[in-house]
Amino acid sequence: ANAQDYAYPMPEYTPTAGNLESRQEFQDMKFGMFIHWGIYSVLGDGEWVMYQQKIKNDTYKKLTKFFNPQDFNAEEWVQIAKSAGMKYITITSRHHDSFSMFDSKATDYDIIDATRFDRDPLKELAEACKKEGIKLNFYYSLLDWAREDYGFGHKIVDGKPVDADWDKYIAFMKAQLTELLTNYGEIGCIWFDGHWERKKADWRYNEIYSLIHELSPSTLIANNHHLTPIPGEDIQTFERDLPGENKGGYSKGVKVSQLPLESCATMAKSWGFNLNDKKYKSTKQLIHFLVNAAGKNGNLLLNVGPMPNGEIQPEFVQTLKEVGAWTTKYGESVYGTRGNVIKTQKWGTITKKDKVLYVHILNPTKEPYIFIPELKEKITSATSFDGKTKIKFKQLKEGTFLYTKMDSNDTIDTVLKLKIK
Ligand code: FHN
Repeated sequence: ANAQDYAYPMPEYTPTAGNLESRQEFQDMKFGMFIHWGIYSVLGDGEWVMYQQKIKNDTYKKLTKFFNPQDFNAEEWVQIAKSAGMKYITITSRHHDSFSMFDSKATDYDIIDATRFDRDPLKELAEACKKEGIKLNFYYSLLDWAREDYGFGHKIVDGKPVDADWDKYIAFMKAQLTELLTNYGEIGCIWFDGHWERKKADWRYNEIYSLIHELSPSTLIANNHHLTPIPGEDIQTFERDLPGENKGGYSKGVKVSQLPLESCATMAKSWGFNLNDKKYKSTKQLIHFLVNAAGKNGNLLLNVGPMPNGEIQPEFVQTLKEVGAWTTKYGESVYGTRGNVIKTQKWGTITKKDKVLYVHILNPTKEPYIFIPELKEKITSATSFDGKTKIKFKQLKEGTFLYTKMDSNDTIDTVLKLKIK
């Protein structure tokens, strides 16, 4: 896309060498932890509780008095992520409810000024991440349900909400982004969300993205606007979805771009902590999501919504441990790989790294073989994942037959290795 496709000025953007390097690193990491945490967790009804229960701002603000997460331990969170095989963490610095989960000078409605907690969780997380070699990213909401300058629900005329102060709101966001990019060490990505609420507004991305690129050229920009990427962005996001599938209902008509891709998903239904949300996805479903994302050349950003006491709920911790057992064993077939070797098949998918194709049989076939279509690469050998068992194959022009016994003990993913020329 170019500037004239947009109603408002867009940044001229040529990614720096450092930025391009960050993109590769991002793609290599493949698996991250999404964290939705805010004062809403006190009510245990998800992060949209303010909107869904029509709670007035003055009432909602009282939640700050009940938010005192004494059991929060950044090191523990990082360990949970790390042992699941996650390489980065993306946490909500401020969600739609307007509450800032970090020490911000741009507002009093933040964790330091408005709660008795008196600790900056993002600072503690930044330190723990740095220590453990985990990249830290910040989610940042463009949409704001509470601030007067945003004017939630107001009509948009000439790119601005009427009876609100759009200039002030943009300046506020810029001040906060500056804080987030200067007070927490190196940040991997700023992950915007909420654009979709105000499609006709002039979000002044030319200013916002340029500010980020100036302050921290290697920091990547993602914007979960459910559109084809706009200039200045480095990552294309897919909510509750794999690239190109539109199963989550958000990505209708959205083209998959050449940018690094990232799918985000929940472990149950809700993003923020939800007491009654027991629709837990199984370990197998989550691993399949990760592998299928990798097969489509994307990352998986898997969400947890910590409880108001600061802990991640035990059901999630258990599942993540099981996911970790898999990534410890088979991580080689995911990290650092690239996808789009073949279209996803009924039986599964393929990932690629250097001279190896990893065949992931997620759904074993009835036949004693699988058929791989359209392979460009010439196969020189086929083996089991550990390399100990040779596998017969026949590579024809129209595709390859791989005669394999699909391991019935490994009901999650039978991973095979094809060496290529
Ligand atoms: O409304 C938000 C929602 O609360 C959550 O943050 C997700 C994460 O992708 N994004 C929004 C919906 O698009």
